[in-house]
Amino acid sequence: MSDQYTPQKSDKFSFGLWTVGNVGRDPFGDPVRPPMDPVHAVRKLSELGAWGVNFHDNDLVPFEASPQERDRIVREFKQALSDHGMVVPMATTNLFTHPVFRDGAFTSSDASVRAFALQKTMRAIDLGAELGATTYVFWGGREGSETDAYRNPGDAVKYFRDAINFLCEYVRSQGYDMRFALEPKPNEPRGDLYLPTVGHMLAFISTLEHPEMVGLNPEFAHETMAGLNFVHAVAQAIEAGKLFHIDLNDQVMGRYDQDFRFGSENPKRAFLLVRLLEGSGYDGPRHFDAHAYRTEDEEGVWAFARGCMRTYLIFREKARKFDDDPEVRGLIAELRKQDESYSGPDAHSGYSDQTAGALKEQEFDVAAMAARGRRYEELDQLLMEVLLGVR
Ligand SMILES: [Mn+2]
Repeated sequence: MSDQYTPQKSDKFSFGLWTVGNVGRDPFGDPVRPPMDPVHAVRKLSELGAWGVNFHDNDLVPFEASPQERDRIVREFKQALSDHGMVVPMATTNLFTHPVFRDGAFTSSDASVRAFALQKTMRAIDLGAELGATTYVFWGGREGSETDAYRNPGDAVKYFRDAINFLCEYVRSQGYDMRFALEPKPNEPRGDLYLPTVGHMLAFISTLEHPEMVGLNPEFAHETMAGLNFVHAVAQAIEAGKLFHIDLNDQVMGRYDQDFRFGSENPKRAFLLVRLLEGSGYDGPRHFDAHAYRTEDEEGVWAFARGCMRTYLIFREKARKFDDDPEVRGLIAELRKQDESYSGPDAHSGYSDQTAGALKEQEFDVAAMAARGRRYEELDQLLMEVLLGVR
């Protein structure tokens, strides 16, 4: 099927090797799908219209691989990228699967584990740079705790800062064209993870030695797990100039980490997210960090991947439709006219003693202001009708 919702390379859709390669293991059940050859994943994703593919170091090169094996795997992967016109926009490190990271990597209380995590990450950064990645993601899957009886969580933040500062200097010293994107998550696999939300990460970044090199990789499911509004999180990251990358998927609040197909659970919020992203000037990857249901075989994996991209493009078109709808435009214009009718002293023009004095004397018709409705019921119904396909 080829139509206006068929993805093009210019749409900048990317998938992690770990997403389409997810074997469907969960805490209660064994894998239901065989491991996927990265070269096969690259070919299939390219055929479906994806533009990029991302990986954790060990998605591509097994933890135990010898230097010779590493070089052979990387050579074959590079060839596949070139054969199928795919890029590697982002890379990351697996600092969570191996038992050595049972109590964290960068935030482990064990100094030897922290140093090993840095060594592993520097090697993975080299691998990412070799394959052209310009964004390096940090998701600290084990950076957290089940009990705070031993480690002070404040010390964990200090250890994490030391690691990010060190790695920023490493990237600078190597002359890599690479920025870091931090990915918050509230819990899973640890009972609680440190720096659990976009807001925590933004505050943390401002304490770094090179804050300009470090931004966010917010994930739909992660903010939703925390009961937060992902659109608000992304908007704040954009406003701060910190949206370096994004992980798209879906999730029901209060459940386990589901990583569902984009738009499959919260279509209205996904629509508002796409509208925000497309209107923001964000030109980075539209990356899907999700996987097929455990019910699926390989055919189901490709249906999942196609569905993520297709839903994004449907929302993009619906967002244009909503913004161009004459009734929507009329309603928004009326609201805006009312909102902008005040011309007295305010905060936007900046502080002066004169403005403050004038504002203290300003007369307001508070009763009339308080009586005005906002007409959001009408506007939101129009949004729903566009979304449901009856407009
Ligand atoms: Mn993610």
